[in-house]
Amino acid sequence: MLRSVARIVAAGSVAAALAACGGSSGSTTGPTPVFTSVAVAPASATVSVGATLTMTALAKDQNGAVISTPAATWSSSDETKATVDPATGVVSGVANGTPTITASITDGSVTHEGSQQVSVTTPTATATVTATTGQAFSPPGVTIARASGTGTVTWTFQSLAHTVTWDTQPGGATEADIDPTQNAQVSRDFTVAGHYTYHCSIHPGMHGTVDVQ
Ligand SMILES: [Cu+2]
Repeated sequence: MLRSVARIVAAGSVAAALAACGGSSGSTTGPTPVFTSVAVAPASATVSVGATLTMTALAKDQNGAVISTPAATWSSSDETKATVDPATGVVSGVANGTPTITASITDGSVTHEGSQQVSVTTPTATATVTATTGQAFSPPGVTIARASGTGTVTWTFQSLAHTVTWDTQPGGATEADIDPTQNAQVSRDFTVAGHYTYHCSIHPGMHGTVDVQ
């Protein structure tokens, strides 16, 4: 109940909120939400050189509740390592490094920033994915760079059977599905660059991607 009241109040202007705070004596209502911080996600993200990662920013009030504000403006601490689209938060890996990506939100006369460090890494010719007993592909996305024209992804299947069933492959690619497998490792070699998506045909929530450079 309190939360729903707070959300309605949050629609008011910052000026109104500040005025409410100023006249605190004798007030019997709960604290008015005030834009206090910006939370940026994901934390500890990794993006490959030549690949992208979408970051998000949430404005929060003094209690940590999400409030509505104008959109964030994004910036990178080192554009030789990663750039970021100022409007969308889409980060592009440029070179190995750990730049900090910052979101700045201005609501009225109040500005707050939040940031996260991003690791930019150069993809190698091989990657491994674990198909877990927890019904996930970990990591869900891998990027490989073809060395001598080929890159390899190896899936490690734990004790629960999964498949790797391709949804989309770039033009010219003909990767074969991996039929139900458990307690084994199976590899696929990739010679065609592009974005591949797959799922497990047994467990509806299991999805993964392979990007081949
Ligand atoms: Cu599965």
